[in-house]
Amino acid sequence: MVSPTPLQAFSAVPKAPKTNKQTLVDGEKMTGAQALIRTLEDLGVQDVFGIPGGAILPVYHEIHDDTKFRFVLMRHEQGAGHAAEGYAVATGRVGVCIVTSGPGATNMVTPIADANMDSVPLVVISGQVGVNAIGTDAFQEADTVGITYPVVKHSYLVTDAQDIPRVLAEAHYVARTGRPGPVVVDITKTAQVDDMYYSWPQKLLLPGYNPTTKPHGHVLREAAKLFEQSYRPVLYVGGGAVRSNASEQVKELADLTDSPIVTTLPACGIVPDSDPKVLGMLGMHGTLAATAATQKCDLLVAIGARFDDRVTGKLEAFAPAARVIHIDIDPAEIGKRRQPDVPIVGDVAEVLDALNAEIKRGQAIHGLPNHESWWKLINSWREKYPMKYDETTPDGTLSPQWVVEELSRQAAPSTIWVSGVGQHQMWASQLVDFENPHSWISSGGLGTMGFGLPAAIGARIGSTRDFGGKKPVWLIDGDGSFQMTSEELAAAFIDNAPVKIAILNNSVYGMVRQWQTLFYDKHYSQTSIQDGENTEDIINVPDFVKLAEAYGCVGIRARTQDEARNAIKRANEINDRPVLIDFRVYKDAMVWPMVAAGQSNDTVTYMPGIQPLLHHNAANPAADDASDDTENVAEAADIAAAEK
Ligand SMILES: Cc1ncc(C[n+]2csc(CCOP(=O)(O)OP(=O)(O)O)c2C)c(N)n1
Ligand SMILES: [Mg+2]
Repeated sequence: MVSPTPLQAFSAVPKAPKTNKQTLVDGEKMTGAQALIRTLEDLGVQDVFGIPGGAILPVYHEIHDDTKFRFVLMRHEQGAGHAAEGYAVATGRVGVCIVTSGPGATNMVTPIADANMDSVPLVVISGQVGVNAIGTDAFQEADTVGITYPVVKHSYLVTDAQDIPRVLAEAHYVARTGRPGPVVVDITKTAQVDDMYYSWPQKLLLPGYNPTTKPHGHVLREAAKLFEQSYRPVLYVGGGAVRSNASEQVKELADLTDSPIVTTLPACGIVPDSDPKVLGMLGMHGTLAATAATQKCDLLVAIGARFDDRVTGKLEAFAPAARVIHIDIDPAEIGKRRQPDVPIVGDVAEVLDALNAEIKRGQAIHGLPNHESWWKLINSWREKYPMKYDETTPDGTLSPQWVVEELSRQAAPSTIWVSGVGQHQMWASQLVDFENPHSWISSGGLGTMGFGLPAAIGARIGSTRDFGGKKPVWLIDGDGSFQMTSEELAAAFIDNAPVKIAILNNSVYGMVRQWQTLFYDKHYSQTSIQDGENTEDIINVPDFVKLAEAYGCVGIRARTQDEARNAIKRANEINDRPVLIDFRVYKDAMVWPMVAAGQSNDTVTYMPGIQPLLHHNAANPAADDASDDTENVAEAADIAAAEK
């Protein structure tokens, strides 16, 4: 027999005691494949995404009409993975996929890496060639555990049918507990066809895996003390707070301590945007007020956030005067990018429950520091530098930002929003009115184009499962991103996931083009995709309306504001099939504010030529007219007042 590769051997499960002695008394005799299905049922899994193939066929053979979970057949494994992610984020459940060996598994690498970056709980079950064929370059053999090893939370190679229920139970537990993440379970065909004895529940063998959820008392007291001593606090809230369902606790902390909330991309909506404490997203494309408040704060409370470079800009210049409290369930995040003054390891919701109680005790004695001048400064930023864009465009096409705002205006408050990656994603995060947690699903850490449509399908399946379909799903996608997984329109139609799709069709890879405009001399190398040209001889490759119709969906094109309003209204009324609107938008619209990659957040450009946090417009002296200077000097005085 050929030995497993070193990585496979390394990541194989610990050997369970041999099971020869087991009798029917110990469990019900069945094949590994039957055990796999039974285990998923016993775990309460209700929806599974995937595509079959040779090395996983014994498992698919056991999926029947009376199987207790619903199987959603996607058209590409990447689609299955992102669908499972969208499902997981929308419902809080574990997303489960079943795919075949070799190309089936390698197609899953992107969603696995995506889920790892954004801490999304997934269990990815892949078929593997028979145990004796491992290492022989057998047909559709790939070292799945090895390939995915750097981007998983944990992985298993299962060679013994008897291990299947325990390993799947462990995988499900590991995926959803602690810092959630993807777990790969690669199962040899041998293990699928061999007999085993099934019993439930299973005893988990996870020595050393004990995520800390409860915080220590002394760090809570230190954190509470920092709040007592600070005059310019900011709560910097990330995806970890969403995963921990900590909306109420975050809001309570903000109210108790009179602190503004700034969020990362995944945390949009953790507290409703309508709450006056919410300043919006910070960082590269954050609101001016959120980025400015973070730069000028004296206490930065990172809550399930990881000081990502898109948030911090130049790390050494990030929130330079702040003392830092860092709350995270993953101890590896503490001090990874910024050394905190008070590190708190634990589940965000549990930590905040305890911290809020501690703060209340302290406030009963010491009261609350006066934040009046801090809020005055923040509000002046909000008033002077709101989100702004031109509603009309030089070529008469739609303004993409206006389309996003119109979508938001007409949407049901319960809507789940999903996006692709690019400018449209940033406009969605800036301009959609998020009023509910778990209502924004976007690829943050990996920035995966093609995430949108399958994630929206997964979210819609989740909405049907947990909310009776009452949460509609709107996907705001780019014309480039959409084309990376557009085949999933078939799954959306056939598997009854009536998503609503808004393509902001600017005919270009807009975000890359924006960088070419700003940093690469307007040399537009390979960013024109010509799928929405507004010339006499329209190119339209592909024609998104016809593409939607080819898949049984409704397709609508909108070029004017009236057409757009009507198209959105119609889409909101259609619930029996997917609807796609091809909005023709301006290709040179830009996302503002912006911090150039690697620069200090102090250089944030609100609009071209306006850099409110620099006392002088050093980056663009030409734009530094007298009125700007006066503004900047006045601003500096405000900041100095708040800093006192
Ligand atoms: C899989 C993948 N390939 C390439 C990129 C690099 N990239 C980032 S944004 C972008 C353009 C996105 O274009 P589109 O979806 O049309 O969105 P827009 O920016 O035009 O709104 C590209 C190519 C990426 N993020 N993901
Ligand atoms: Mg585009």
